Amino acid sequence: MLNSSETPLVGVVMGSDSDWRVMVDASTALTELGIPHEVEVVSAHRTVDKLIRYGREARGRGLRAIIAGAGGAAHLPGMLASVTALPVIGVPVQLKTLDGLDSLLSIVQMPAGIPVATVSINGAKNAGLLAARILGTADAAIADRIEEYARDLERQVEEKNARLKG
Ligand code: RP5
Repeated sequence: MLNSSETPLVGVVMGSDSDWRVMVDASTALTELGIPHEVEVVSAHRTVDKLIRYGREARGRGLRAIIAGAGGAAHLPGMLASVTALPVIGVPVQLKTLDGLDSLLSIVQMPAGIPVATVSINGAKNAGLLAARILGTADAAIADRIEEYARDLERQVEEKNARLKG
């Protein structure tokens, strides 16, 4: 659901359009759970004013969580967390060098006082699901859909197990 007409509840942002190949998984997870969200490229280094504006206005626009993905010197999630009171989920995007460890460490090692919930390298799907869980604490319909999602996963594992055993 890209920039749908419904008021977005989650912002999915990324440092570059090149991060979309990873960040699409967050968007897909949110769409599957029926959560309206917006997608935006916001660079911590190339569009600094936009980054600050986005973070400062996010809560007032009705967003309840931000998922921020970036690679390399991945300062976007941390900088957003500095300018918003919303929960920020960071997605370390793997680039061609250093196996994504640079991205992970840039995002996860936040100073005390400014938290970022960091998922695994390229873990955009879990970022989407975590944002949904955050929303689910105040929205029973979303929480119900998350429980149904978990039951689906369980069923899939058991079906594969049954096939394995013939
Ligand atoms: C980061 O630099 C972006 O998040 C991206 O992962 C990386 C490379 O960006 P491009 O050079 O592909 O635009 O800020």
